Amino acid sequence: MPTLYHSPNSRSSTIVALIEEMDIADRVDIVTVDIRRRDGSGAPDPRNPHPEKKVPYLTIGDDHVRERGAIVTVLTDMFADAGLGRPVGDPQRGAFLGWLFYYQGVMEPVLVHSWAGLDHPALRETFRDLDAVLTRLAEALDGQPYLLGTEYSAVDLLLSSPFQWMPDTLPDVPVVRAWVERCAARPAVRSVTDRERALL
Ligand SMILES: N[C@@H](CCC(=O)N[C@@H](CS)C(=O)NCC(=O)O)C(=O)O
Repeated sequence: MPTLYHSPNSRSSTIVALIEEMDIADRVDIVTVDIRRRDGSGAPDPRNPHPEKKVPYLTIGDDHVRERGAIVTVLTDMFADAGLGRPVGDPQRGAFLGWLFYYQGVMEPVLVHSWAGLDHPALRETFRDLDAVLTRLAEALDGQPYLLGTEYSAVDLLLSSPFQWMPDTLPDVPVVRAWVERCAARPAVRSVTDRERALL
């Protein structure tokens, strides 16, 4: 059985919401671990096999998976019947992977640069900027409720997650706002968010 290493109110909460959304909570072990937090609380947990003691981390026997995009791919492939992914052979497999890699390789770095107030020609050349990210999202959502069309998928869960955890960063782009609100209203996302916020 796969094991997810998780710490409440962190990036691994997205994967817990995915597991609930896919209704596979009885097929994945969730181990809660401590992490070092930005406010100085917490500490690396020796029980966490992640090489940097980060979360999320997924183990399946000897196979170890880091990075949310990769974990989303592995879980949605493994439990394809749950319908949140686009398995090999699906006509949207490429678009599905493209959004997950865009999130990891571009969108999250851009959000972090923006929150940190960092700007540099090399960063702009490589990643573009927050406006470009929001334009990409708005273009994709023009005329459809979710990034891959009419159906909610794991890419909506992952790409909307940073705006849900930091609502004051929610951009003033109506189509993107409406999508973030739609994704936040998913029962699995709401239940994980409410449960974990209660622990704060
Ligand atoms: N790019 C990774 C980021 C993982 C990450 O930075 N997780 C944070 C929690 S939000 C963490 O574990 N921090 C603990 C530390 O830095 O020691 C992913 O998306 O999976």
